[in-house]
Amino acid sequence: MTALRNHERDYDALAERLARRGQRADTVVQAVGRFAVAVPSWALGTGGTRFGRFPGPGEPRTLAEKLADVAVVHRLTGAAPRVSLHIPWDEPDDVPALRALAAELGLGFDAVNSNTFQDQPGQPLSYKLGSFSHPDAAVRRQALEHHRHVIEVGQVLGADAITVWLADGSNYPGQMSLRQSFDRVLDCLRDVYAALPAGWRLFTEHKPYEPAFYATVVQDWGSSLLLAQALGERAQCLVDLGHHLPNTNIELVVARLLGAGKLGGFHFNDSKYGDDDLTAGSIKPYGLFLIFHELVLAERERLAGFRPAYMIDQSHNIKDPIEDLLQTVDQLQLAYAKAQLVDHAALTEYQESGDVLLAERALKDAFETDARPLVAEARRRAGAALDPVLAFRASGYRARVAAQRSGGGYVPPQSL
Ligand code: LRH
Ligand code: MN
Repeated sequence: MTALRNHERDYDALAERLARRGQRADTVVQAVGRFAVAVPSWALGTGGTRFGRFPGPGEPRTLAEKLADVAVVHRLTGAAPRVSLHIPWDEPDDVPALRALAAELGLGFDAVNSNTFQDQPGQPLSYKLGSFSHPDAAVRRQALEHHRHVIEVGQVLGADAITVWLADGSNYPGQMSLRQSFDRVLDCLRDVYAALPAGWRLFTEHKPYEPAFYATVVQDWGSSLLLAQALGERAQCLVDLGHHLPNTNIELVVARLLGAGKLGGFHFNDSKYGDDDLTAGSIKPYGLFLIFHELVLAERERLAGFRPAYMIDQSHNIKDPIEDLLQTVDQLQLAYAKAQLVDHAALTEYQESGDVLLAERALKDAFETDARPLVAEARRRAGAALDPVLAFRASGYRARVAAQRSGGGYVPPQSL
């Protein structure tokens, strides 16, 4: 029995079951077909930790090769049409040429990311003690110049947002003024905000710790929200799922930011302990579902200003980076499909009538529905793969690029 025949039988069986629940499989398939997520330019090579990195075969050596790999992820999932670039990690030599190459590959660019958490060779002033929170105004100016440059590059690429994650913070009590550092960051972000081209957004990304291990200036969603509210309507908060202390109710954070009209976007990943940057849905799939439940509620309510930028931010330390991204996109499509399967009318009724158990079950019934045939069908209709990871393995792409990228020479982007 072919994979397609099996899929058709699984899909028909599920559609019949959903119909008995008064739900239309086709409606969910269409919604999944509209879902898209951006791939980070920094996650196409093998990631590592301070203890080591185990590079795999056929690592991309150039931005062009990274785009070729993203094109494979998009080709097989139908849902990864954009790249989120990190500068200067992936500073393009020729920005217009990169935009043209991306367009050729059917790709565009999502939010660009600044980097004032490392010193670059030849950089006049160090960010060791911070960037926008640094006591030395010259360091703050240097960081501002960098952000202006990142925006310029992003504008040429056709991006429409900048994500600002600041490593700024302290390791010891007393090292940094907890309020003055925040005020300086806000002050500098006002200049970044003023430099935003028309139609652009600024995303502030919070993180509780690392590299700072006592206080991080933008430590939590509250700090990020204070900044976004002070800056203006085009400033919103980006939620990196790994940037929450253990047991944080992240779907509640998402609901609060949605309620404030300040949910700008996501860095999807998963974690067990810290900012582990593991595959989305690999550790807390129910948590991911509950986040998508809040997003589907906002979509259904046509919440004002609801235009979240969905992006991945992971470090692929032991899985093949492309396979990990394929699995990630699949997990996100699956969480979104399950969130579409919630019987919202029943849920509201049980919430309003105080039927705690049936209200919980309204979510569990959706989460415990095997929605994989709906996601596979959405991919089939998009001309993508029923099972992206198996299709990737069958394509021999990794072996092919491993052979071609082992030599020093430049190899034009490979198709699947
Ligand atoms: C910080 C972070 C941020 C990126 C970096 C690669 O931990 O999540 O979004 O700049 O990872
Ligand atoms: Mn992130």
